[in-house]
Amino acid sequence: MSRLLLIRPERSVKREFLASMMPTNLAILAAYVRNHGHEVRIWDYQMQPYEEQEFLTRLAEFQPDVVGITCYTPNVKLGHVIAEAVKRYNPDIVTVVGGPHATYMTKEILEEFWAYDVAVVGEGEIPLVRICNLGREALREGTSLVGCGVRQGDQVVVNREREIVEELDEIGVPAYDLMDFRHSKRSMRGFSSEFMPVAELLTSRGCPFTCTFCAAFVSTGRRLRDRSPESVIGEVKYMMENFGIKHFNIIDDTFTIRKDHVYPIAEGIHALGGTWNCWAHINTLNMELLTHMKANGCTGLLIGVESGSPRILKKLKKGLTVEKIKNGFAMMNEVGFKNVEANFIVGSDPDEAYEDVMLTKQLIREINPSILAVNVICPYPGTPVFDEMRANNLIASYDWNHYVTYGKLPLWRTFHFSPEQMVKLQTEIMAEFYFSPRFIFRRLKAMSNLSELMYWIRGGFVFLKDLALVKLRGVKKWGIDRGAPVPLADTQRKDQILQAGKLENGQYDQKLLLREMSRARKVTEVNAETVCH
Ligand code: B12
Ligand code: SF4
Repeated sequence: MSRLLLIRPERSVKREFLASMMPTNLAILAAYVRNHGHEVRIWDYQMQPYEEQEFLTRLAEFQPDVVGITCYTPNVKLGHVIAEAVKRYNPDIVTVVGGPHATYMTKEILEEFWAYDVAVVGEGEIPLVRICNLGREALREGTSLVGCGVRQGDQVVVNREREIVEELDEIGVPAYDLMDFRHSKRSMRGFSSEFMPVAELLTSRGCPFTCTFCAAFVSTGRRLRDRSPESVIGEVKYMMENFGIKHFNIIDDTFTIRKDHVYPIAEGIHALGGTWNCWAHINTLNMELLTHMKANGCTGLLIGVESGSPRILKKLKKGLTVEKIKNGFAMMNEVGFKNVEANFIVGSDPDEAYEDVMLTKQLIREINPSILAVNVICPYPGTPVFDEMRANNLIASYDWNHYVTYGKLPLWRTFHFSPEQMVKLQTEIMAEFYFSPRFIFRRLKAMSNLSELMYWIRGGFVFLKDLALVKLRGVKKWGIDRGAPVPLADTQRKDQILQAGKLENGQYDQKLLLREMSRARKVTEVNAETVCH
């Protein structure tokens, strides 16, 4: 038996109104590994701050054999800070990194970050059990780890063969009992655990859609795999009885694809007295489904709209048209959900021009969502957008801390927009929406208690602060560092920068690089300049 410690590192951006959810993936991994006879703990540094001294004290008490760290692209560096502390404490402990970044950049992550011993490709249940079965022996030279990248001497060796749990019901209820709910101040837009005890619920894996900017397929693939409704409802009951959960945030990539999956789950949650919300693709919705959802406790949907421009929608390969979007929102508004969140992306396609963004603004006014999220494009490794931006020399740095869609200045540009322009457009679109009397009136009308009101007021103040900084002091002084230009472990980008003369004696000329990044390129930029500077 091994002792496994699972960790979620801090986020690189913290904002009151950003969703903050449970580390469902770690709870799932923990349940599976524990069922295979190992002792597991979960430490979540998104719900409590990471302090090295405190961490080392806890580490000395638990004495793990394996430490597994879950990372998205923007927190691989923060995860590595923890892995370094583990290695300094005891180099024999096996450090394992998993998640979409480790899956796609398996070789690079091990080359870039010395303190990660193993990087897992894709779903981690089976590889992690294998590593725990070996314990500290997993580090022995020549040990073969299927579905993992490992170091052998000076080399990184990657085995990309994936072994997955086909029958998701086998995993059982995620090990939420290992998490400290006292620290949980979870929220999603429109909800906070303070006024509604909320938990995440994952009922399937995989997304068959092929949106060019999305990295969802990287870890869990495009093939849909469902849990049975019985297994899902068993979990719902367990969460309600043991943790007093009342609302479930269904985090499947798109829950509404098959109604024979949705109906029994919706009815089951409703019968137990719970409510829920989910993420959905417009093309999977119809009036019958929406009416059933509403009648069975669904309070809201989160929809990825991305753009209001027909030209850009086509390029995104999401299967959406402006017509379908308008119809979808008309249906949802008619059924009358409390929260219908529309998500958009500024720069979703590198060729998006100012006119396209204006069409997005117009569409937002027309569809009238109850919550709006506008992101800035972030080129996540593994996506077609990443490949296109890299090939066109639009990415200036691989300082992963900055690979977020809100709250930091991008280290990349698109053909038409500089980083500053994207952030400015993002902020302006959100400001127009959130400070409109229509939004304020609608929100106040839907308010169910004082805590909910406080949640919105607090979020509003944080956003107002961001807005003021952008408006008054300019994006460059947005209280954020720009991040240092960092080459990708592969040499392609490094060579391009070298050729462009931006690297001298191994040092980057940061000013030159950033000036290059911010340079306007195309004619449509003239319009954007008027708005953005
Ligand atoms: C729910 C969700 C969220 C939730 C948080 C979920 C959570 N528990 O923390 C919210 C809404 C808060 C969120 C926020 C963000 N998210 Co998000 N999110 C998702 C979503 C839809 C589902 C994640 C999930 O639970 N999947 C199901 C589980 C089973 O799969 P998994 O997480 O990949 O885990 C498996 C494997 O990766 C692996 N694994 C994972 N960790 C580890 C660790 C070890 C040790 C091992 C061995 C294996 C392993 O094994 C797991 C089980 O099989 C995914 C899309 C997707 N389908 O993955 C995007 C996704 C993961 N998010 C993404 C991003 C970028 C973000 C943000 C950074 C966006 C931003 N604001 O800038 C933020 C910040 C997140 C943060 N916490 O710091 C990207 C990640 C891309 C990337 N390369 O990093 C995704 C893929 C979507 C996308 N845009 O393409 N997210
Ligand atoms: S954006 Fe949504 S629908 Fe498109 S591929 Fe990603 S998860 Fe699937």
